Amino acid sequence: MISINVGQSGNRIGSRCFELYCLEHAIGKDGILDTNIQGTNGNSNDLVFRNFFTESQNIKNKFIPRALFMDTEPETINTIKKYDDYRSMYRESNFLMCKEGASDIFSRGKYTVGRELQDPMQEKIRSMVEECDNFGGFLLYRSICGGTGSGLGSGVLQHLGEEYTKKVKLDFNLFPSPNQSNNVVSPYNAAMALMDMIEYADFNMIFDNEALYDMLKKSLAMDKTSYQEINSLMAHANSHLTSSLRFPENYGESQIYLTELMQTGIVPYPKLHFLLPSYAPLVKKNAFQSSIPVPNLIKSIFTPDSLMAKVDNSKCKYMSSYMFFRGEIIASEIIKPLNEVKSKKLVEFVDWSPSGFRVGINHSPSLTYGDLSKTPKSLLMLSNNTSITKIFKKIEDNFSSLYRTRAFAHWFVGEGLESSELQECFEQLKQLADDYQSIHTSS
Ligand SMILES: Nc1nc2c(ncn2[C@@H]2O[C@H](COP(=O)(O)OP(=O)(O)O)[C@@H](O)[C@H]2O)c(=O)[nH]1
Ligand SMILES: [Mg+2]
Repeated sequence: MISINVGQSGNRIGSRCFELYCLEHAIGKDGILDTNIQGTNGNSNDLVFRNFFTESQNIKNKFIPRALFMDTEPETINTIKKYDDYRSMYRESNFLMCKEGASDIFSRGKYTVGRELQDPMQEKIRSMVEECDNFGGFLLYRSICGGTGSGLGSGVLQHLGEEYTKKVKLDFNLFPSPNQSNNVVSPYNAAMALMDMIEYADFNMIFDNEALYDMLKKSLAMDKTSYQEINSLMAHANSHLTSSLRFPENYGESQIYLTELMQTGIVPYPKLHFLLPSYAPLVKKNAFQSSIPVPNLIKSIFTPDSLMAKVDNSKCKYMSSYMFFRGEIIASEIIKPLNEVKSKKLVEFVDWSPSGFRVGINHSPSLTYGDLSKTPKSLLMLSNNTSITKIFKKIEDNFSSLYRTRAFAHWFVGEGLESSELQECFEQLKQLADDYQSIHTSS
């Protein structure tokens, strides 16, 4: 798997994900594997984590992330290169940047400024893919509020969609927060980015800072939260998602492999591939905790406090739901509480997908990372449900209030976008919201 981090948030989140991988696989800050550490496949022969790391040709037991870092301005990447604890683990040629910045404008990120990075990006991805033995796909990390994650990220996604059609493309996205201030043109950026997501991504995982901030504030009783803590929480979710591809098979029971998701029906209609993540439990580092029983864990994942995007999912319909458990859990413990969830109508599935839960269990528990403590059992749930309609409607409304007077449209059109594209984008966004809505009303 190749990770591609784009823009300020993308690069910061992506680097946190690799830090956590390192902790989980006993890889040091310099990328050297500690072969004395038992467990978490530190000394396993097959070293499954090589799905995410390539082995150095020159230094014994040194592993290099299969990760590309891209930005239209140098600041974030230079900070990672200079100050990140794990900076010496990365390969210098995996950092691609230019100087001008995208100034929060999608079309600068995709066209005028981002164009400079297109050839080096394509060449770099080609060589990274060649370096893989059995290449599975891509994970893209970015925010779609600013100009780089949305615009340059769209350029990357389009390339992956056109060039690597059969490979998985999973897009991790920070969406605009519904009730907190975003940059003024974020509705345009998000809507334009959505067009390429519909076309080229296999799955999108939707997060927003407001929901993540509230989760941390409430569960950990924190007054203030920084991006660093929010990014660590996202890294925990990402770690659950990818664990089946990093731990040997005997670490799991009925694993869910990302690369198989495409065939297993999480997405009944190709365009409706937007997934809402929920995560539990959140326990503060060093706080006392008793092990949470599996039924309670399952109950808590369906509460609004576990949702990583701010949306009301109380009256929605589910098309599918994927549960990534970690820790000492056996499959038989899960069946009864999940049946109860359905019989008590805690969730409602569409008529044509009455038993849409799929369960994966990985026996390696989550570790202490950021402000979050390790927990003996934890769970990430990815749901494809109709509550997402509200997220698209909100972007549509905000887009509409700008576009009615063509506010700021010239910023976008002046940077390589055809003026008809904004209108087309608006129509498609409405269509996407309508498509999800009709799933709700017709089943
Ligand atoms: N979670 C998180 N959000 C961030 C981080 N840095 C910036 N943001 C938010 O992400 C949005 C887009 O900003 P940024 O990533 O800087 O844009 P880009 O560089 O143009 O892609 C803004 O709303 C910021 O508040 C970060 O490290 N983590
Ligand atoms: Mg930026």
